[in-house]
Amino acid sequence: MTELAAALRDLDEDKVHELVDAKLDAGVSPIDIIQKCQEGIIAVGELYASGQYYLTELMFSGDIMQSVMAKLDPIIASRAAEGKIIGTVVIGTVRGDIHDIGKNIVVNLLRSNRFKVIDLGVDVHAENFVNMVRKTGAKVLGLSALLNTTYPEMKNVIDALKEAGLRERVKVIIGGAVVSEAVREFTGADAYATDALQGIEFCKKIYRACTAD
Ligand code: B12
Repeated sequence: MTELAAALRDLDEDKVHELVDAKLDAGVSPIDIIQKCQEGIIAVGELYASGQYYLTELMFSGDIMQSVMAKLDPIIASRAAEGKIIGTVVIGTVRGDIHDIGKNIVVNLLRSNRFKVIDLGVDVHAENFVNMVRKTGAKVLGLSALLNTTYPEMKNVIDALKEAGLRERVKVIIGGAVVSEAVREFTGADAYATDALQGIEFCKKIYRACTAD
C-alpha cells in the first residue's frame, strides 16, 4: 500500500493533504491521486466490515476523501477538453443508497471530457431516472451503487426503462465498489465499471458508435 493510501486508511487527514500537495507539486495526475485514495478508503471499508472501525470512522474517511476532491476538482475542471459537447449522460445513485463520492468523480470527469451530465443526486427513484432519460434523450444512463442491497434496485431501474419503452434507446452502465460481471448480468445492464475511467471510455464508445451510424 502506498503512503497516501495508508494515511487515508489511518484517517490521518493532515498527512493525506501533505502527500496530495506533494504529489500535485511533482506533477502527478489527479486520477492517479484518486486511485491511491480509493485504495486507502477500501481499506477503511474492510476495517469497518471486520469491526475494527465504526460508523464514525467510515464517515470521517468520507469527509477526508471529499476534502481531497475539493482540491482536485478544480484542477480536473481546469484541464477540461475544449470543443463541442459529445453527448448527454444521466447519472445518479440508486434508491436506498446515499454514497456519492465516486459518482461525483465520474460526473466531474465526464464534464471535463465534454459530456453534458444530468446528475440526479443520491437515493434516486427508478421513475426519476426514466423521466430524465425520456426528457433528455440521453444515450447513456449511469447508475451508481455501493451497497449490495441495491442490486435489485438497479434491476428495477432497468425494468422500468423497458416498461417505458426506452430500453432500446439508452445504454446503461452500473458503477461502484460492489458491481461485477455477475451483477451486470443480474441487473440487465450493458456494462459495469469499478473505476471512473472505464465509465468515461464506455460513454465515449457509445457516442462514437452513434455518430458513425
Ligand atoms: C465513505 C463511505 C461511507 C460514507 C459515504 C459518504 C458519501 N457522501 O458518499 C457514509 C458514512 C455516509 C457511509 C454510509 C454507509 N455505508 Co459506506 N462506505 C464508505 C466507504 C468507506 C468509501 C466509499 C467511497 O467514497 N469510496 C471512494 C470512491 C472514490 O470510490 P467508489 O465509490 O467506489 O467510486 C469509484 C468507482 O466505483 C466508480 N464509480 C462509482 N459510481 C459509479 C457510477 C458509474 C456510472 C460509473 C461508470 C463508475 C462509478 O468510479 C469511482 C472513481 O473511480 C466504503 C468502502 C468501499 N469499499 O467503497 C463503505 C461501504 C460502501 N459502506 C458500507 C456500508 C455497510 C454503509 C452503511 C450501511 C453503514 C451503516 N451501518 O449505516 C451506510 C449506508 C448508507 C446508505 N443508505 O447509503 C459497506 C457496503 C457493504 C456492501 N457490500 O453492501 C462498504 C463497502 C464498507 C464495508 N466494507 O463494509 N459510507
